[in-house]
Amino acid sequence: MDKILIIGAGGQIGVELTLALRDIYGRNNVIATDIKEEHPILKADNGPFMNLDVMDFKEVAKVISHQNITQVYLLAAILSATGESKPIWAWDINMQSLLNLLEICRENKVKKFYWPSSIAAFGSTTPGNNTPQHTIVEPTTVYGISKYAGELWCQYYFNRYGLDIRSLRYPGLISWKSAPGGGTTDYAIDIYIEALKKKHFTCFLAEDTYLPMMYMNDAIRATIELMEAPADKIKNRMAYNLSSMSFSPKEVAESIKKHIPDFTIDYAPDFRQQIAASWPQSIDDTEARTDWNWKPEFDLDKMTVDMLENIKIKLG
Ligand code: NAD
Ligand code: AKB
Repeated sequence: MDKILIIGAGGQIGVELTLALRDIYGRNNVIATDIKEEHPILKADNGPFMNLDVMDFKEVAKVISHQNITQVYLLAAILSATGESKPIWAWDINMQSLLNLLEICRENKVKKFYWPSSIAAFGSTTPGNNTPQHTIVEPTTVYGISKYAGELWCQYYFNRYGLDIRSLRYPGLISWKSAPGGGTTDYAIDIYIEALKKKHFTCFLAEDTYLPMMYMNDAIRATIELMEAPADKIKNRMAYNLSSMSFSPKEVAESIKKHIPDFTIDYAPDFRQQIAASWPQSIDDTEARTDWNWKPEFDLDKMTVDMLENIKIKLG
């Protein structure tokens, strides 16, 4: 039986991924860990949880060896907007965490390792529409640089040591269960919460800023489908492009107005505008579709219905 370790399980993706993996592998076979205290949703789920700092090589190695871990999901990271406020710290955490886990997984013969990349790996010299899998990659944020360097390290460990590493270049992820951790795409979550709370939202990106986005339900399914695919189907050992929808703040506001007609939005772009402007507007994910049959289910309007319904219940 597989035993799974999730590092950074208390974050936006980690909470939902932990629950989804526990449904498949059994609650006690999926150990959630984070540097911060257990997320209330995970606490309520009553599965195994440990406080773990990904930078503590010895402690992480001990947990992986003592718990007979066969699969690792490394989700701990500093995201794009937070990373720009302390670039060297962000680089240190994003790169050292990955290098620690690559080495520990290799030494402990871990069967599968997942580490996510991002559309942030691309930069302003990348073709922005339908960005191909293989193209010019010159990221300008410290987060993006760490993602691209990380992709290369993953490929290196696969080629050199045969470590079964899998990765996705997630677009901006939208969800309601667990709060996002300081990204440039976070406006597309806050807009739904503020629409329900105040019927008004001030957006930190300009109205026509198109970015690739994805609903969390699709992202979790993509992650698990990638990890469950037979190894010989995984032709890309850097990170797969992954796509479902692209929209601007103006378009998401219009989608919300179909349900809350008196919702209003204004725009006050800040430093995150420059980050967003350096990223693609849409992504070509043909390789993911061909190699392991990836297919998204949510478009903007379907996601809006689900977000509004669930946030309304959450707000009470
Ligand atoms: P998040 O910020 O919500 O969660 C990260 C978690 O890591 C947090 O719970 C945090 O407490 C934990 N953490 C931070 N430092 C740690 C440390 N030293 N030791 C252990 N845990 C630590 O991030 P997320 O949105 O869940 O992203 C997870 C991964 O997915 C990251 O690699 C991120 O770059 C990538 N990603 C996310 C998105 C997105 O839109 N959410 C898009 C592209 C890629
Ligand atoms: C961010 O905005 O930093 C993340 C990402 C796209 O990687 N959501």
